[in-house]
Amino acid sequence: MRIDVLTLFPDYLSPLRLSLVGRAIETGLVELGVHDLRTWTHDRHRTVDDTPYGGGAGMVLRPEPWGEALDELLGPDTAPDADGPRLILLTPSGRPFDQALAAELADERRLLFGCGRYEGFDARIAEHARTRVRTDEVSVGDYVLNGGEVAALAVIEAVVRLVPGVIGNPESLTEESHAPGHDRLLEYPVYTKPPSWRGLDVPAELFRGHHARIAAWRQEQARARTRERRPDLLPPAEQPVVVAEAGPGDAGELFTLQRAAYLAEGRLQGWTIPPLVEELAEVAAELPHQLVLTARQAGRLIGSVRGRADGDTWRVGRLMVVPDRQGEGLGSRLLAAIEARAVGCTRVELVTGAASTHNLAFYARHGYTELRREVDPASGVAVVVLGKPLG
Ligand code: JD8
Repeated sequence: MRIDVLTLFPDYLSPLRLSLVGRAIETGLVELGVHDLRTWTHDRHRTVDDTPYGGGAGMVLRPEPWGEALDELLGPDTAPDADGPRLILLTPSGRPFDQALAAELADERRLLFGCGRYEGFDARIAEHARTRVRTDEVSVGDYVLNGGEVAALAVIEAVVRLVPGVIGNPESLTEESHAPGHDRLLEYPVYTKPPSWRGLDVPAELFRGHHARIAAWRQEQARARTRERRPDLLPPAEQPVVVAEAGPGDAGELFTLQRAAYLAEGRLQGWTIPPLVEELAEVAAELPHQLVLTARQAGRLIGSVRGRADGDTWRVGRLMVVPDRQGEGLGSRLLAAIEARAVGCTRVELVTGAASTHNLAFYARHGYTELRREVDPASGVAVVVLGKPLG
């Protein structure tokens, strides 16, 4: 693999000549060229930047030196080619760099890296480059660096170590976190001698020599770490359910959840029950007037409930769970969560359909007793008012 780096600070890339990447260069598996952008300036001050059109702080990288650098590194009038070079422009506004992209780039024969500084590149640099070479604008993470060099170091190391022959035991590559096809779990904790250090012992499981048990222990450790540190990596159904206060932005999803969750009630009580006739605007308008909790898993709204104080009575309503997730205890969790928010109230009351035997049994299991039966004025449906003391 041939790698060329364009930068204003060539020395920043010196670490690439160390360790694993350094050996890959020594053994010829990788060729590395680091180029000072000022090589392609022609004025006494070797100027590479200028003030931004439209005003604003800082300086912007001029396009001309980049154009001439590409002319020299790519050769005249090239076109983007699947087998040709690929240009990576590092920028905080780029597509996220990850292991999958690293694996993709490791299959390339030639990579060029453009490291910017100041406020970044004149936007025409990427626009022009795309007419000459496959070009990706890539970011290494949602934090701000002072330039692209550190990012290029990270990308180059992540790519070169995947080049066949660079890592002695390619097996180890498949075991790693984030490796494509790997179970997206973080790595399990590893230990070496001494068996006890500063009062900290190596877990006994690792001494028992029972490989299947060790593998199971490691899997569970990896899963626990992932749950704790990177739940977003877990399959949606394994991700934590997050209960939080709703915001105005939740109105649409709440409206849709309401329609889906109350269909069964509609079949039982009639289609005129308020949850099925309320329009989106009414749902949205109600949000500021009540405490509305949402339950989300991997971003998906799977349940909700609301409560409002009426004197010393906490009135709970719209307890709902998406049909495909009912029967998993989410309703109980939401009910407990909204009851816990009944600050200053001594009792809680709610209403459910008189024909909803399932709901009536559910609330009875949670300590609610029947207070009275009445007809819901809005829908004319028979309902039961249930209640229980709080605290
Ligand atoms: C290239 C100039 C600095 C960025 C004004 C600070 C990547 N993940 C990443 N974070 N930051 C960069 C990055 C920052 C760069 C340049 C990459 C060129 N800067 C600028 C915009 C705000 N200064 C990056 N990959």
